[in-house]
Amino acid sequence: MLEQTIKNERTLKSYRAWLQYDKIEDIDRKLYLKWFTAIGVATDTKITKSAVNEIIWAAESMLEKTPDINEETLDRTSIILGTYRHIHLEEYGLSSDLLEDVNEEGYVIKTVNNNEKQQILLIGKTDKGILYATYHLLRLIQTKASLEDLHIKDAPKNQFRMINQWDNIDGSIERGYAGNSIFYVNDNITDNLERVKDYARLLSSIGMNAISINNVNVWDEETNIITEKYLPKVKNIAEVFRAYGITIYLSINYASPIVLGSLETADPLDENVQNWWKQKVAEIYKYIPDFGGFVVKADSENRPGPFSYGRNHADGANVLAEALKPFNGIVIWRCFVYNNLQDWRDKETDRARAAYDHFTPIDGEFLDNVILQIKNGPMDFQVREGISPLLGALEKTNQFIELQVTQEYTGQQKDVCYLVPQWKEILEFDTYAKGQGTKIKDIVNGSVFKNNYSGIAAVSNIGNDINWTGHTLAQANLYGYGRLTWNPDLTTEEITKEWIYLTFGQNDQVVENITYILLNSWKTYENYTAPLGVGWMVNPGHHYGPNVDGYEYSKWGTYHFADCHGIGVDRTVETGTGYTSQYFPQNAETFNSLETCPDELLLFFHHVPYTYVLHSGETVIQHIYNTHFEGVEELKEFIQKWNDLDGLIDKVIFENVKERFHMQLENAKEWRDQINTYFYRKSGISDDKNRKIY
Ligand code: GCV
Repeated sequence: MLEQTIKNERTLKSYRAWLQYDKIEDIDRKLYLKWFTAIGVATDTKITKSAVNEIIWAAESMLEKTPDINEETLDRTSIILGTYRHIHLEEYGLSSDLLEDVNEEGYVIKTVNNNEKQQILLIGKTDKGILYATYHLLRLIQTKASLEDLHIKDAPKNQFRMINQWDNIDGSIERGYAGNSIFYVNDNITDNLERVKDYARLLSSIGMNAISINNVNVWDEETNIITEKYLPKVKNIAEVFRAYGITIYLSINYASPIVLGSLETADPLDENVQNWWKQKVAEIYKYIPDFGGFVVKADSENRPGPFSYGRNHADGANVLAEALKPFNGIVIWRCFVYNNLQDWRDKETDRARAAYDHFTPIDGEFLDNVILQIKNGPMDFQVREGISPLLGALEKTNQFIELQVTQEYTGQQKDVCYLVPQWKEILEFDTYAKGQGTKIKDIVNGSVFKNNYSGIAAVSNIGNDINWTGHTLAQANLYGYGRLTWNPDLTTEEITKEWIYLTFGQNDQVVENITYILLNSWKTYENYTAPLGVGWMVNPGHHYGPNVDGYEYSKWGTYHFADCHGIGVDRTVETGTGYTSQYFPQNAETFNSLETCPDELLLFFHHVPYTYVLHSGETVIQHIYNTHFEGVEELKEFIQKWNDLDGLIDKVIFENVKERFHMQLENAKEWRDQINTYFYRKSGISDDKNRKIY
């Protein structure tokens, strides 16, 4: 029954996402068919099997051909898969040091002419490389590239490429906008491993190699995930991901020694607590010998942590790291630590300062199998905020950047908001940590501080909706996240085009219209929601829709500090919270000064009168009016462009996005009207174009 259901799902274009494997017709078919006569397999591992299965799957779907599977033989095979140790490289005229300069997950794809016969070699440094090479080859075919003369060498630029699920055991997903969890049903871990497998395929096709499968907020029942109640099923999930080169991690409750172990304390310096964790970790590794380690949210938003015992976060993380070390496990310790009850009027306690203030003093105190995971911004995944100054400030500690693919503050997958342009900006940001040119992408790939461990993590946007992401265009965010994490030097345009080709094919109008929508969508979302970096004007709790005074993390006041004279958060050194001083001097000066602060972040860093004139020449209040009117008009243009695709793309996808656009338009109008009215009433200044403000 289960298999039957998944078979049906697998025929749907919205489910297949970027692994469409559309039928190849006519002349193109001939060009590709010859490569699928027989596949030679030189390396025999589970991961290689996944690669072979993917090729068979793709060949059957694209060419209606099932290739024979052989061992590597020169004359009978046309695609050969293996690691460089197993393939007889010399026989193809290749040198044995071919993969010398790529890392463990790298690969070479090479077309060789062997007398009469042409062959494509997929050579991995390890079997993971074989799998990545396979997906690369299938991507080339789907984007109609020629295979006649391939010389490709590639390897991921980031060591860890991770996805964090915020899924709960009851099947709900915190900040999930695409149905329920694919991991948990009926208050237990699912037995539907086919859907999990398809997720693993999607993830590994974009190069992911790590996943944490439960929410970082580990409450009551979730705490048991590291007990024998759930571990046998976690083991099953781990097996599925292992075959796709993905290691699994679990989020833990810091109070586990008390909750599960009946100890009186979870104090990291208590010997009983230390022993308890050691035993617990050993138990987990019995089930999952390649278990990755723990993800930890501690001392934040009411979660327990080392502060309760007067210990710092290094003490807190190290007790876990000690326990994991013998098994090569790691601790991913989140830096999203702030006092959610703080008095927002008190300038000294600017929430944006929190991560830096907590973690820079203890740089160097963490064991070398601890990684600090730092959100891209100092607040919380707003549509626009400054870059976290903690990124670059830790010289002696491993670090990940954390992005949010799920669109908590960026439209919740009802509104289209393509985030690759935002992530690109973040990764290209120059921190000046080691002088000019110390970009975030080089800090998180570990090269600046020569870290043991490094990489990128992000909160997933998928659920059990048929199309995975609720809004089908939100699939582009997951795809883009993976591709960018593999190689942050790819351009937004390259990634976008690739995704469209893979998902929709190459019809000119389809490509043009969807490119336009995606590339402009972040800006448009920003236009009708959050002006000039102010943020947080959303409904409390669920965070969708406008609520100018909705900042729920302070009972003392609004986030934006708007009154009848002006608006914005003063984070300057002279008159504000001093947050700007957390940046390296060049950036500190740029953001601290009104002269040089970029317009789009003005209200994130400064409190100014409504009549303040931006670099663009507009006043702040006029900018607010203009962008909110423009945002709605831009959206109407997107809708027109989408409607023009009727008949050119899959009907189900077309209708899904059309329906979402309808919701988005309502949302955008509501934002426009609420924001404009609020600030009109507050400032008493009319729109200079006399448009109707409700
Ligand atoms: C998982 C924000 C979100 C929470 C989330 C938290 C975090 O506060 O609203 O849902 O909790 O970030 O990143 O831990």
